[in-house]
Order: sequence, then C-alpha cells, then structure tokens
Amino acid sequence: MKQYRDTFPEHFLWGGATAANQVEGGWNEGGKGMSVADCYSFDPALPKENWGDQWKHLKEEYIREALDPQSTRFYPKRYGSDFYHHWKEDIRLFGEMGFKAYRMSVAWSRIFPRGDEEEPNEEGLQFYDQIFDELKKYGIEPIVTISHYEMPLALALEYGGWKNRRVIEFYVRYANVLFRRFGDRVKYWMTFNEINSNLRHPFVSLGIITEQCENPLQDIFQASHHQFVASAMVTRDCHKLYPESMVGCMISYQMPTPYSCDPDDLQKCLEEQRNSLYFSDIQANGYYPDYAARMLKERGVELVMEPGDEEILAAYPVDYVSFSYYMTMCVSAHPERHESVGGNLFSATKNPYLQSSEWGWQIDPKDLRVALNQLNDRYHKPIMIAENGLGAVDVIAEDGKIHDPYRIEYMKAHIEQMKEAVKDGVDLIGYTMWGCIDIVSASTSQMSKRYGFIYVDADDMGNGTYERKKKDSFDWYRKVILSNGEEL
Ligand code: BGP
Repeated sequence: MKQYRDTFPEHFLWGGATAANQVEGGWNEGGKGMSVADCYSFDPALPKENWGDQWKHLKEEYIREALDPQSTRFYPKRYGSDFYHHWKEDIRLFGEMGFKAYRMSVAWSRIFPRGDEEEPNEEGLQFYDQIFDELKKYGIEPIVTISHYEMPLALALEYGGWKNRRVIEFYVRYANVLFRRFGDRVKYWMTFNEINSNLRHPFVSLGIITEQCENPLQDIFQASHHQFVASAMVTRDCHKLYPESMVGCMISYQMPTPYSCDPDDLQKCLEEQRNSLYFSDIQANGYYPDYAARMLKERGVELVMEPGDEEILAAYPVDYVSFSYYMTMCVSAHPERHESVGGNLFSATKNPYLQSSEWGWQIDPKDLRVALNQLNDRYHKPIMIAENGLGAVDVIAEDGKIHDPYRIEYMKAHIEQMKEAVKDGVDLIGYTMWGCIDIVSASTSQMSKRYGFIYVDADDMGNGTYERKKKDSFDWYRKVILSNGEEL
C-alpha cells in the first residue's frame, strides 16, 4: 500500500508556463513561417463580450485577410511579450523565483516554416538551443509542449490540417528533430496542448476550417485520431532515443459538475466529462474507451483507421497525464432554466456557490482536489498541473508597485487543495502556473488579461516599453517554492 504523505514530493516541479504563440513575438523573424495563431487579431472597437469571438470561431475571411501584408488589423500573437528578444532577462527572473521547471512550447513554424519541409530551419533550432542552455544555467527543467495552438498555417491552408493523415508524418518528423537536438536537455515533453479543445476550436488546434467541412465532427474526430496515432509514434521515438524521458498528454479540464441531484443532470455531467476524458483515455490507456462507439455513432462519425493504428496506440501510451485547471463547469440537463456563464473555451450553467473572475470564469479551488483524485483513480500515472492561474486587470499603484493579492489568494487556495490531493495519495509531480509572465490571452488576444508574476509594459494594441516589473506575487511564489509548498 502506498505510504501516506502530507507534504509535496521532494523534487516537486514548481514553476510556470507559457506558449510560444502567446509569449515570443518575433512572428516573422529567424526564418519562422506563419502559424495559425498569427491569424488572430484584436479589435478594441468591438464590444468586450465579442473579444473572444475569433477564438470560438475564426472566419475564413479573417484567415485570408491575415495573409494580406496590407491588412490594417493588429495581430497581438505576432508580438506576444517579445520573449524572442527578452528571453535572457525573463529566464533570469524565473531563476530568481527559484523555478524548478518551466513549461514552454516550441513554435512548430520556427522549426518547419511550412510544416512539410524535409529539413528544419537551423536558425529556429539555434533560438531554442539558447533557451535550453539558459534554463540549464538556473537548474530549471524545461517541460516542452510540442504543439500548442501554433501549427504552421500552410498545413491548414494546403493540407486541410490534421484531417489529412499526411500531417502525422510531418509532426513525427518535427518531434524527432526536437528529440535529437534537445533531448539531452529536455526530459519532459507534452504532445499536444489541450487536445480535447479540438472539439471547441478546431482551427487553432487542428488547422481545420469548419466552413470547408461537410461534416465538421467527422473531420474533427478523424483528425483527433491522427493526433492520437502521432502522439503514440513520438512517444515511441522519444523513448528509443531517451528511455528515461517522459512524454505526457494534456487536456483542458473544467471538472464538469452536475447542477443538481436530478439524475438527468448527472447523466449530462458524465457526458460532458467524457467530452474531455475521451482524449486522455486514448492517449493514457492506449485504446478507445468502451463508450467511444456510441459517442461517435450519435455524432454521425465513422472513424477510418489504418492497419496497425490500434496496435501502436496500445504499444505507446503516454507516461504521465497533465491538464489545465482554471475553473469548473456546472452542467444542467435544462440549461435554459438557469443563468449561463462563459469560460475557458465553453459556456455552462452558473454555479451559485462560486465566485467569478473579471472575465467571468468561475473559480473553484476545492474541485481541483476532486479532479486530481478522479484522474489519479482513472489513470494510475503521474499527474502534472500544466496550467492554473488568474487572468486579472493588474495596475501600477501610486507606489510604483503592482499589488496582486487576488492572484496570491487564488493560487494559495489551489495549492492548498493540491496538498489535500497529495494526502489522498495522488501522484502529483508538478505545478506550472499559467502565464508566469504577462502574455497575450489565447481566447481574447488581450495583453490586459494579465496572469504573470512579472508585469510587461504593453497594452492590448502592442503599445509600451515591454519593460518587465515584478508584482507582489513574484516574491510570494519564491517563498512557496523555497518551502516546497509549506509557506503559502
Ligand atoms: C488555455 C491555453 C493557454 C492559456 C489559458 C488561459 O486554454 O492552453 O494557452 O491561454 O488557456 O486562457 P486565456 O489566455 O484565454 O485567458
């Protein structure tokens, strides 16, 4: 029987997380090709409630316009927080906080500008050589997401994205270039960011333009099958080169909860949970779950599998499971009877027991413990919290400092529940707070939705010095890490 423990493991991976398309900038530097993320613009003239519209569905006309050098739109993810030119300073700051790990993504189109080339872009590889060497100086373990909402645009426009089985070959080639070049310094990999969000925003996740689909769900689930196969193949390849390295899957998990004890709500909640767990089930267990046949049939989906697909899934499941956790999703079988709320990639029934963030995300630290126990019971594999954080309006106070007690409170409440989960026996190996430095929001493309311990002087339209400034939470987190989660 597993020994009881009431402290975080000795080598717990405390750190922070970003994504290339939200932090780097340098969108057309160093030989980088356009990515799907470079097509998202921010329009302050729109009403605030519409700032997330592109995220929910990026119209084909917007994609075409992004290709026009004369376009007058502002594309925030092309500039990010300008990590591309500030990486040395930023990594020093991460080191000052005492990070044990830094979750980051490699921009696929920096390595293969179109995605279908035979040979990688050496300048892109050199950029990441610098990053990994600098992280090593501070003893910070890189956790690398191979694809995080930034696949090469050409794969979307010329191949139809992941619904084209050829993209497996391109992704496997890309991942093997990363393993061979960086595998001596990178021991933790994730194949796809929030792979379950394929269902919610297929363009940024799969390169699928839904206007071009006869049956979008058929294409989305077929494309997801290709990603499952690709994930298994690169897990195989990584272990061949570096047997000790770990490859993980990653889902966005809002821990769906039933609105009431009405049995219909519980059934609806189970179905909603499976809309996410379907993806981690296949990657972590290595086979399609029993409920998949009915789930796909009822959506009019008929998967096409090649001989050997299911064998490779079974042979190479991931080594750990990771997830992003910001809020929970309350589910009612009769949503029309209740108030709804927006949130990370979806809308749900408002949970009357929870407070909301300034962006309407319902904050639920206690269910993080439930989610951790559920995933631990389901997969019996190491678990990592790949994202957790509070997007908020941070301001520079009279004293020139940035006081963010709300962010400290949010994180304290979640870390307390993480420790309860550790006491419950959950094999929790790491926590990388989302947006450890202010970056461009995925869903609204705003810089003003700030997550960081480090403030970046830039506004939603890219104006500012891009100077970095520590917030109060910077020193607070440094102490959390120093005390291994004892001093909150
Ligand atoms: C997740 C993404 C991250 C990050 C986070 C916060 O879905 O994996 O890239 O952006 O959400 O969401 P947002 O940036 O929309 O506030």
